[in-house]
Amino acid sequence: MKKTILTLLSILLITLSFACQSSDTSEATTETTLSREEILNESKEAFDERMEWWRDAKFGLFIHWGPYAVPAGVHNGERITSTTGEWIMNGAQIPVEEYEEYARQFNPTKYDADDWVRIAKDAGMKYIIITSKHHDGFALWGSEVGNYNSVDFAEIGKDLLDELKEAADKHDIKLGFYYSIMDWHHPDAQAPHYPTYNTSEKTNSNFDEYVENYMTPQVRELVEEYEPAVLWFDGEWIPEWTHEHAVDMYTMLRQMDPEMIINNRVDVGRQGMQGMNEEGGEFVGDFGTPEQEILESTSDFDWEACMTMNDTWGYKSYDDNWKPSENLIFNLVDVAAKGGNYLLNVGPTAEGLIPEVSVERLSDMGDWMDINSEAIYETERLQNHFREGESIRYTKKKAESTYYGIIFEEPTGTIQFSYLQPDEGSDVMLLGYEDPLNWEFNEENGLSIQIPAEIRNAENLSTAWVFKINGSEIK
Ligand code: JFZ
Repeated sequence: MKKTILTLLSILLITLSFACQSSDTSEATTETTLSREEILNESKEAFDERMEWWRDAKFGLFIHWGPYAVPAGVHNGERITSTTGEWIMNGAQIPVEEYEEYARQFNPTKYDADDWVRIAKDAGMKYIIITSKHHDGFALWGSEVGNYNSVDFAEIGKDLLDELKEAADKHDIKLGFYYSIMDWHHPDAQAPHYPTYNTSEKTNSNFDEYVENYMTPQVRELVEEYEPAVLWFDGEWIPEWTHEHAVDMYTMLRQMDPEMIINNRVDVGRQGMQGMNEEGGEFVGDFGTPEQEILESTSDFDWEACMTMNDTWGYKSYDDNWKPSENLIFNLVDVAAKGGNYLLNVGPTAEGLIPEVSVERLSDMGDWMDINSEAIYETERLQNHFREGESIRYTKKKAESTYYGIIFEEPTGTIQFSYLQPDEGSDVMLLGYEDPLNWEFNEENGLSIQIPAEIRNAENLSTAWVFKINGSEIK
């Protein structure tokens, strides 16, 4: 009897250990798929966890690149000033076959993905979003769906996302893809709307076929081949695209990759350039997308302001209206203080180079970040005040009692932060300057910091000075 029990026990043990082993391996190979209901009813905790890296990152590079870099804003010798560079096909009313010539000629032999990633890293950026396909319908990878892509159609004949993915992984920076729902090249989408591809007056009755047989398989390819951290949809305003399409797309993506972050332009709730969703509606999408503007204030819905350095997204040979680096640094700080992310754009040339003027600005931002990035990464907005007047912004280290007061005027004499109280006997520091500063606090004026004359020689004398305070928020 004893023997039987022992035998039974050992069989049980062996079976158990096998069961454990096989569940271990299955965990590594097959991911549990979320149901549509689970996805649409995600808890706040699960959402916060999924959004964590993105919220902490604060600063990303947007890349608009495609065949539009070939004309670079000039068609048949004429400057097309009515639209941004990547809109030239619509702006100059170029027929599909004629635009295809630009796609054929696209031959970015100087493209060096490693270099691009290094430029982004040096600027202090934590993620990159590149146009895998813009409104012109041209795909930057070797898509199996159709042949209108960089491998099968263009002179360059290679997959341009492959290299970027490799470089991004190597340098530990996240990669995400912009994908345009609107497609001016596809016969089942907006191509037949020529001469005005972007119109609310016409609909293509074959549009669902485009969604099913072209767009969806392309997006699936992107996820399967490159595991993007973010999908950034656009062109959702066409009348053919519906909330039902959006829910299908969003849930499909989260089923393929539960960690995926998807912008609000996947759905139809975005309100114009301000980019946040309509009040009261139920929309899918994880963050709002203010475009060429920064929210006036804070928001409970996550958001990312995307902006250009000049006045175009896709490269234009004659757009010289560059914002100064000081302005870009101000924007980054202003966005962070209001709890958002800053997605700053470059438009590489047809040769594959990021314009030198853009590189210089990114490098200036990197110099500033080298000293001051702790006031940006992993910060959150304060409870009550994100700013004081025009020239002060505040941020706070996530889950810590460390506060940053950032000022945009050269500090001299005494600096006042009305909303912060340092802990008794704590040091108040100016980032980039070694010695603690003398300070004083009283209920009426808040914190006063004495600025020594020698800080003029500190290495951080640039555009925005960051004071670091351990303490609490008052008022
Ligand atoms: C869109 C794109 O059309 C543009 O090319 C670029 O990619 C940008 C980031 O996103 O821009 C828009 C989107 C919406 C409007 C205008 C431009 N709008 O609603 O007026």
